[in-house]
Amino acid sequence: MRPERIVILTGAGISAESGVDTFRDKDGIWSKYDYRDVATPEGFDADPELVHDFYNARRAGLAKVKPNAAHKALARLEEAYGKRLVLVTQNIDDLHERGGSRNVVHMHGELKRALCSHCGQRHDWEGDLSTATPCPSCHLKGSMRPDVVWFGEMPYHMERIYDALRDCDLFLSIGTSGNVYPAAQFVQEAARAGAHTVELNLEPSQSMREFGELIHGPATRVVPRYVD
Ligand code: BJW
Repeated sequence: MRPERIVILTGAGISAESGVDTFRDKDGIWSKYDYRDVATPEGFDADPELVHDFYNARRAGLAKVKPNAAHKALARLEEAYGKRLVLVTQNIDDLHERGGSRNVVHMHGELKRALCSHCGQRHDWEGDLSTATPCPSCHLKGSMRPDVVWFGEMPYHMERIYDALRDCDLFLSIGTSGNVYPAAQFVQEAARAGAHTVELNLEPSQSMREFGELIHGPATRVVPRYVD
């Protein structure tokens, strides 16, 4: 039966074949960095320049990568479903948007946004950030941070996401290891609402037992095949 309302959760695996590093795979980001140093508020307080360098390099890296067949397939699905499809991504890259998706819910923030921790204003951001960068709104120096969600912080758009999960009849989880909460619990919320739940991932994830259907393989192969 054709679903009426779809929620899709994506993770780093959907961008892997575009050349963006995942976190927990062998050679992933957490094999090179301790997450406590670069992805917690405490790490940022201790060494802001290290954290800026980490995100500056990843922001600059976006210029070298392109959306792949999986991002494009999801954009086609959105075209067919319009507002009845909610695409939630844990990724802070912009590959869904560049692949043609219009309404992307970035629950862990965006590399190309900066947040002033003094005045709370958010800004589109293309270049580097440093402790010398002044906030374009309040002009204070040393208050700018990447607008991303670190461990211990509240992910963005949670009310909107849970509303969509409670109202969907199909939930797809694509390219995520199911290690990080609350995203790892979305499958249970969707299942409680009666949705069919599908994992599309390179390999069985941590939360594979929660899903009604499992499709394993590289995203550029399994996602277009599932969607089209
Ligand atoms: C392919 C592929 C290919 C490879 N094709 N697939 C219990 C309940 C609730 C919370 C907690 C809890 N226990 C602990 C917590 C706290 C914590 C947490 O989850 N810790 C865990 C480690 C245990 N969570 C938090 O602190 C979050 N906030 C929070 O919980 O607030 C309170 C709250 C509670 C309840 C409701 C609401 C709020 C915040 C988490 C912030 C995560 N931030 C990061 C870094 C920032 C952004 C950045 O720098 O990019 O976000 S961590 C990192 O992990 C990043 C990612 O978005 C996130 C998820 O990673 P992802 O996408 O799954 O990547 P990988 O590498 O893990 O997996 C890739 C997968 O792809 C693998 O399976 C591969 O096989 C696959 N793959 N190639 C298809 N070609």
